[in-house]
Parts: sequence; structure tokens; C-alpha cells
Amino acid sequence: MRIVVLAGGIGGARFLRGLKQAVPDADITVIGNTGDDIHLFGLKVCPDLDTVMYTLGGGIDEEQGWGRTDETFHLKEELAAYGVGPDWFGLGDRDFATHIVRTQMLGAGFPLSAVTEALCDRWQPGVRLIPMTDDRVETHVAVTLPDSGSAAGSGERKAVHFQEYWVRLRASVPAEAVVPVGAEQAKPAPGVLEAIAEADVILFPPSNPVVSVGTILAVPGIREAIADAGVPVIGLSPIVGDAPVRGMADKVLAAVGVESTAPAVAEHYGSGLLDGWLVDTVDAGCVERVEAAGIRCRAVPLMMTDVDAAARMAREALTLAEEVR
Ligand code: GDP
Ligand code: FO1
Ligand code: CA
Repeated sequence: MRIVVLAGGIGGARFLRGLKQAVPDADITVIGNTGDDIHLFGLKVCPDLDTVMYTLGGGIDEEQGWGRTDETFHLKEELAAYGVGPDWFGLGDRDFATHIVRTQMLGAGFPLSAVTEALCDRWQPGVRLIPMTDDRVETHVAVTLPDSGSAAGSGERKAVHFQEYWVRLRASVPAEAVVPVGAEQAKPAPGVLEAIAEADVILFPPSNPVVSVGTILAVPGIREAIADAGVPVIGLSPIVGDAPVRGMADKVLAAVGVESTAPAVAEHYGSGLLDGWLVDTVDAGCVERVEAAGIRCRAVPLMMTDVDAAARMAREALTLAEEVR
């Protein structure tokens, strides 16, 4: 079975680990979000691609859900001693090596998709991991900074990089708009449209619907290819009990005018894209509303407490795919 999964970071990666366990023989292609990517210290950092690669390759910090296990921060401290920042983004020593290799290869002229494949040669994630695009796309968030009481910058409206919004500001102010800068001009990376066209089923894991799956769908051609693939497209809700399980999905959903509920996210994707939607059992009351929108819906446990739980979710998604096929 050929399965295509559109993935962000933690939610996507944990679901993929379950999917691999549920269907060990499946041929899985992951289209990864690169809108979170950021240049720091002259290096290209790809948080979502790395979260998928490290999680499936056994190198992830399990507790945090991102970054390397067994990490140290000597390099960051040494840079700080030179007054070189940013100090708000925690890049560890082991993780730095990945960004150095990636940046060196990009500098030598390799596209991000080829670089990702080379990095995966080490990690052997057991899936084909392709960035959504080889072109530069960066998600920016429009915010109004709180009035600091001082003259400069008080109540200032500006656009910040998504990482600055999430990691530096901790999503403490409303996201007024979310813009995947560069997406309109981006082309799907080699292999993306082919994988979608050849898929037997397409899955949206419980990833962020705006800044992960939404960003991937913003690359021209990808949404259309999924809608035209003629195979079941099944999503799993990242919203459980009217709140994100973790992260800032509520803030970025508000920015696009969508309430933070499981049925609202399904309606946001729409029946033109989604054939089936899984909600958590606590949201069983919304099944009829989702079905009224033309999307087949089931309520099943959706908390990825361990790999077995994620594998059960993956099986439910594939069962629903057979029902709508
Ligand atoms: P990120 O890039 O690290 O933010 O990860 P993703 O975009 O892949 O996923 C983030 C989303 O996953 C958040 O909106 C969370 O609510 C959701 N999520 C995380 N863990 C779980 C879980 O165990 N169950 C469900 N249903 N959603 C989850
Ligand atoms: N998330 C944080 O909350 N704080 C950090 O300092 C941080 C550093 C970091 C470094 C590498 C990496 O791959 C991910 C990192 N993340 C960090 C996670 C990342 O910002 C977010 O989880 C995702 O981009 C949100 O989708
Ligand atoms: Ca992300």
C-alpha cells in the first residue's frame, strides 16, 4: 500500500511512528512542512523535517518532542559569550551538526530535497521524507506587540518569523495574520506530485492545520493534486475537547477565522479535500455536524500517549479510508 502523509513536526512525527508500526510493509512518503524553517547563525534549520527524521530514526528528545536526545549546549553558550544570538532559540551541539551538513550541501548547490535524502541516509527513518518544496518559504505572523510603556516599539504592529512568535513570544499575543511568505512562488519538490498521484490513500495526521498542513497545501499544485488523486483523503483532528493537545493551533486558527474545535477544522479543510475525519471520543457529539458537511466521521481515541496508541489511530484512519473508497 502506498501512503502519502502531509506532516508538520511533533504531531506528524508521532503519528508516523504509529503508522509504521500499524502497516510495516507500507510504502510511506512524507511531505514535510518547511514553513517553520529559519536561518540562524548562518545555518539553515528545518525544525519539522528534523523532528520527523529524528523521531523515526530514534534520535529525538522524547520528552520535548523536538531536538536531539542526550543534548548539550556548549556551542550556543560560546556564541553567547561573543554576544552572538539569538539567545531565545535552543540549538544544541548535536543538532548543530545536522544544520552544518545541511547548509554546507545547500551551499554546494544541492536542493533541500537531495540534502534531506542525504541526512536520512544516516537516520533511516523508514519512510521517504520529501520537503514540500526546494524553494524558500517562511511562515510569518502579524502581531501587535504589547505596550511596553517606553516610547519605542509600544503597541507596534509588525510581522515576525513563526519561530519568533512561538518560541520567543510563546504565542502570548494574538496572531492577527499568518502568511507563508514565498509559498505562492514555490514549486512542489521533485517527487511530491508523483507520490500524491500514485498514492492509495492520503493522510493528514494530527498536525497543525494552519502552519503545518495549511502551509504544505499553500504550495501551488499540491492541494489540486490531492483533490484530483481520486483516493481517500483522511484526516485526524489535532483539536481534542475544543483545544489543541499542545502548541498554538488555537492562536493560528483564530487568525484564519476558524474556531478551535474538531468539526471546525474539518469544515476548514472542506469536503472538496477531505473524505474522512477522525475526532476524539470526547468530541463524539460533533460527528453529525462533520457528516453534514459531506465528510465521513468517526469518534475514536486520538491521544498519542505511546506508539501503540498512535498505531491504533493509524489503523482507524485506514479503516475509514476503506469505508469511503
Ligand atoms: P509541530 O510542527 O511540532 O507543531 O507539530 P505538528 O504540526 O505535526 O502537530 C502539532 C499539532 O499536533 C498540535 O495542534 C497538537 O494539538 C497536535 N497533537 C499533538 N499531540 C497530539 C495527540 O496526542 N493527539 C492529537 N489528536 N493531536 C496531537
Ligand atoms: N521549540 C521551543 O519551544 N524552544 C526552542 O528553543 C526550540 C528550538 C528548536 C531547535 C531545533 C528544532 O528542530 C526545533 C526547535 N524547537 C524549539 C521546536 C520548534 O520551534 C517548534 O516545535 C516547531 O517549529 C513548531 O511547529
Ligand atoms: Ca511545525
